Amino acid sequence: MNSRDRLRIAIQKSGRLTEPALGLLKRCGLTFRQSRDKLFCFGEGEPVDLLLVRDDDIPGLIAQSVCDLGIVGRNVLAEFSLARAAEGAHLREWRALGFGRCRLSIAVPQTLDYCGSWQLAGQRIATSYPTLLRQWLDEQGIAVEVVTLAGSVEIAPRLGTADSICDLVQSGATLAANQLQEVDVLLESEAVLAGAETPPTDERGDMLELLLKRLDGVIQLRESCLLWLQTPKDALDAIIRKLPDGAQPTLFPLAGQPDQLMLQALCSGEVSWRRMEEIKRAGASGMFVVPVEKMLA
Ligand code: PRT
Ligand code: ZN
Repeated sequence: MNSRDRLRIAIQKSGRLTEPALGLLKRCGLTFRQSRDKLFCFGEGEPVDLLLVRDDDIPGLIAQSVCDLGIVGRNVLAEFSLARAAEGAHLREWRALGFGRCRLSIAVPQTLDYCGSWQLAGQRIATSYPTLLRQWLDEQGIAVEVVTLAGSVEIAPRLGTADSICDLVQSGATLAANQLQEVDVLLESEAVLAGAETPPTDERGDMLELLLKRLDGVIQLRESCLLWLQTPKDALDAIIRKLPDGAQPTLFPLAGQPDQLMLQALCSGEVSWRRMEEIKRAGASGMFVVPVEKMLA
């Protein structure tokens, strides 16, 4: 057992996940003093440090207990977990973080009139995710030659080194630029907080618990807002019916106006102009929507 008393989180050193991961940790109240080589950042307030590495190294660092946690794409975590399952490297997705969204998909030439995965039989498919692809092909019962490439997968069909590809897709622009079409989705991905299957039993476990609570607050309020309005008592039912689904209203009396109430509702998601206009038509006045800064359930 590792005897560190500070929690260590691995994040991507430089890439798509770096800024959003740092931003998220900051909103959880974690601040870091950056070391000169920028590989290790010492946590200033809480006993939590950062290791800045290539995203592909993150699951391995957790499996070796060099780090306790990591912020990494589900695609990278899933490929690692599947490839290393036999060795007992069990990692856990503690939380989905809502950024870095993409999907791991099969893409075939646009010229192919695609009707189903059986058409891939006998093809060469290029990918950086050979284990996830193999699993999917086995589920489909198709025999295919998997060509493993470290990068630039999307140009393999044009170079003649593969017929189709299995790669990450976000907007689809890269596929279109390479005359490919997305035909099957193997995995919906986003950045996740990954860690060992069982949390550390020492102080780091307590810190993990605290971090998860703060993360839940941050994730929940990222999509939350507070709606305030004034309503005549006799319009209250109609107004409550117009509130967004799941809104939790609280009522306050208004001094000197016995037939009026003040309503406050925590809403998950945006409150649209259209919705506000409907609520106003139901009788509300003095309506405003404010963002939520911090939340602790
Ligand atoms: O240096 P290091 O190894 O750390 O970085 P990297 O180059 O391997 O990773 P990076 O920064 O490109 O991606 C990190 C993670 O971001 C991935 O593991 C995914 O979880 C997530 N992510 C989200 C993406 C994309 N969206 C994405 N669009 N990762 C890669 N892409 C690439 C994709 O491979 C393809 O080439 O972007 C292209 C497709 O994008 P669209 O918008 O044209 O469809
Ligand atoms: Zn990488």
